[in-house]
Amino acid sequence: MIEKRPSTCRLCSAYCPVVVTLDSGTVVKVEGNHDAPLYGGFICPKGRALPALHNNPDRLLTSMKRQPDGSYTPIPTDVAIAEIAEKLGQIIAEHGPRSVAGFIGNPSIEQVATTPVMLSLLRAIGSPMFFTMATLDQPNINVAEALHGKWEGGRMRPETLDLFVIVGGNPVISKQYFGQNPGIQIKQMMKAGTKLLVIDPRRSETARRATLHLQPIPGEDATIAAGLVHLIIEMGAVNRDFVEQNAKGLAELRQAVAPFTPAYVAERAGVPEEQLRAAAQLIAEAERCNIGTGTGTSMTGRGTLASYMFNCLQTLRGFWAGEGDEMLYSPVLLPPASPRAQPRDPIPPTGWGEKMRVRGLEQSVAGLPAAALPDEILTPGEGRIRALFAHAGVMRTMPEEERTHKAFRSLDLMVTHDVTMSPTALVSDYVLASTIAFEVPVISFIPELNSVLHPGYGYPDPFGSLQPALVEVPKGADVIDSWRLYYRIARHLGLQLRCGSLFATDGRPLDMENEPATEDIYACIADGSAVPLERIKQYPNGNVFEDARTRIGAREPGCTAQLDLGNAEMMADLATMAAEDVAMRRGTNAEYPLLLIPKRMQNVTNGTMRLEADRLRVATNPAFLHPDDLAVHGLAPGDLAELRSRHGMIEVVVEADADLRPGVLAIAHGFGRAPGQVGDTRRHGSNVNKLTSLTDDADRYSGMPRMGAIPVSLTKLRAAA
Ligand SMILES: Nc1nc2c(c(=O)[nH]1)N[C@H]1C(S)=C(S)[C@@H](COP(=O)(O)OP(=O)(O)OC[C@H]3O[C@@H](n4cnc5c(=O)[nH]c(N)nc54)[C@H](O)[C@@H]3O)O[C@H]1N2
Ligand SMILES: Nc1nc2c(c(=O)[nH]1)N[C@H]1C(S)=C(S)[C@@H](COP(=O)(O)OP(=O)(O)OC[C@H]3O[C@@H](n4cnc5c(=O)[nH]c(N)nc54)[C@H](O)[C@@H]3O)O[C@H]1N2
Ligand code: SF4
Ligand SMILES: [Mo]
Repeated sequence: MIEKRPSTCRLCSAYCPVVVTLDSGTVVKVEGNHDAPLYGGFICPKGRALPALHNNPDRLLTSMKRQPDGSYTPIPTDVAIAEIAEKLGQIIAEHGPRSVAGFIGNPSIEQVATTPVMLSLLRAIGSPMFFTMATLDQPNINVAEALHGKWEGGRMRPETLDLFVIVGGNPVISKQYFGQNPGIQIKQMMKAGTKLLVIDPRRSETARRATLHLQPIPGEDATIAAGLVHLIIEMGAVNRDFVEQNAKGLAELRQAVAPFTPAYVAERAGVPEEQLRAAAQLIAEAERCNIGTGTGTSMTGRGTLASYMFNCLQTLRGFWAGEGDEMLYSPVLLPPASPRAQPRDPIPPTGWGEKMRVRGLEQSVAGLPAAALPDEILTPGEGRIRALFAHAGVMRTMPEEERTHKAFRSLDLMVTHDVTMSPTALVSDYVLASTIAFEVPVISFIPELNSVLHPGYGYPDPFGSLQPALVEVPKGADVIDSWRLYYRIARHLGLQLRCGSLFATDGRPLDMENEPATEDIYACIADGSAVPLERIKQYPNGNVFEDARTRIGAREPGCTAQLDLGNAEMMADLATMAAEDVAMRRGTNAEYPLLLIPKRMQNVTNGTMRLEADRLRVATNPAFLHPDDLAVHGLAPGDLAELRSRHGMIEVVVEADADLRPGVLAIAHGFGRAPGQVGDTRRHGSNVNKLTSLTDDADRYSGMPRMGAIPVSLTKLRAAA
């Protein structure tokens, strides 16, 4: 029997509405959903390939237990959970709750109930050791907001803008800043007169559409931001009224950016001075604008300073949503909000919880520093982490693969969930086979939650949806929605779990007698939501709830809060930057002539969608270079080469990309096999995190190391077959 049912793709945070064709319960086709609002029927090739993911012959259908010789044998899921719970009980009894840690990464986009239930278990145990990928992604955004202060009204809505500035991001591919059909969103915005300024060393898919594209040397975003601030002040383009009412520190800022003259910045960042001035002119002329930074900025060093300076630029121009404006991300599943057109004072960026035993790191506004995790495991002594629950592709996505691997293998207990025997599964003691895509009910929570954490996510109109699971798990499969692991462990250990809105500590108690349904966990997440779940459920394609549109209120008469333009640490960083030896800082030389930068590819999301022989045909992560650079290295597209950094070496397939700035090598992460596994570069790609270090140039607040603008060398190995 053929039927078509609405659902949502969860392979990335864009959460595109889809229509799934089922043939007697098997997923045979996935298309965009034209009956769903906001997205205009958009779907990307990964969404269309979901049937292949569902029907993947390599799918993990039973849980696995690692044997002493490193091999894996199937184990019934309930037996695995009982064994894990017993081991965990022993570890806690012997070493205390801090020896147990959880780690949440991107798979939580698909398994939305995992985070609240894992967190609830850690709280019930008494462990503060909850890590997420956020501190290896864009923690600079949260830290910069803490240092600068937050504008309660948030950012201006895209359709009202004269100018959108994208720095170190590529929304056309990543969907960050334009989550619903980015191509159309950007096209419509520009048709209505909005200009687009893109700053990227690559003429990216987004840069191609830009009114103006600056193509700088990687790692200079903070320099460019300082230069733009310098110019805006010099041009007399500061919004005096806004700054007088809402900000302090202008004098300090003016002084700190004095060295960042257009000539200095242009020379240092490798952009023509006229282009830098033209960019400042666009910003000075705009009445309404939004400046968004992406992973290019966060990974390539000085991300915090760059984001802080771009926030200062927004404040200098008064680019924040004003009284009467509609809020950019009105709550639907989150509790109602009543933001006002006023600032909130800066808050301390760190000091929010557990201190690490390594490198003086501690919980920041972006969470516990994930880059400290391997050393927290490896460093002996009281409180050492001995058990780790990971819902992420950490073996490929954490910096410094070798050290990360050593740490994971020295745990007493490592548990992960997976849908294949991925590299992360292959270093774990237990691998819990989990449900996938349309086997899991879906709620529009992730984009909304992300809107609280990052300005590039969320539904610009108050959209909500809740859709049931569409298919049964395959016959004979022993797989679970991954949150059940944590629930069942709690039951084994006699612990009461609680779950609530935004993962509240005082959420409501879960029924520990009768195991809840996944929808019950979603209901907890939606506790106190702006739009009741009962209403949301009534719309199979999702709905925009007009009555949930929230307007920004007037400033409170007694408001004395001020945004800070002159944070002392940021001003000191500007001074350091102005005084440093640029070549030393950059680290390129005759031995390491190229700068490696991160990029996202259309047909994969980090480490997901790696199917043998699937029609997306992404097997490897090529190293892209400008054709002139290929020629200099005696390389032709398709050749194999050795790519070396000061921290490690990988084999790569090289490809030409004339859109890259010469001297830059762009490569995606999330590839390669598990340590020790034999790999074929052309079939499996290589792990870029063999080239990174957990401690290289780490951010003092989040501990995030440099994961881009890495000096590398390239040597030819073999010509293309
Ligand atoms: N060098 C370098 N490192 C990076 C980055 C970079 O740019 N450069 N980017 C960083 C960033 S921003 C991020 S967010 C992280 C991402 O890193 P992670 O958060 O680790 O995310 P993924 O690689 O997407 O995780 C995918 C893995 O999850 C497994 N998986 C487990 N459970 C499920 C499930 O229920 N469903 C599905 N479909 N898969 C499951 C899949 O097998 C796959 O191996 O990487 C970070 N690391
Ligand atoms: N198709 C697809 N979509 C994804 C993902 C994916 O893997 N695939 N991953 C998801 C995740 S986890 C995240 S965090 C988001 C990230 O979303 P984005 O931050 O938009 O990520 P990218 O698309 O890699 O864009 C980063 C851009 O920064 C540029 N860049 C590199 N170095 C520098 C630099 O020093 N300065 C400047 N100005 N630019 C630089 C790169 O050339 C690239 O075009 O995307 C999400 N969406
Ligand atoms: S993978 Fe593609 S179809 Fe799926 S949510 Fe992301 S952009 Fe949408
Ligand atoms: Mo990310």
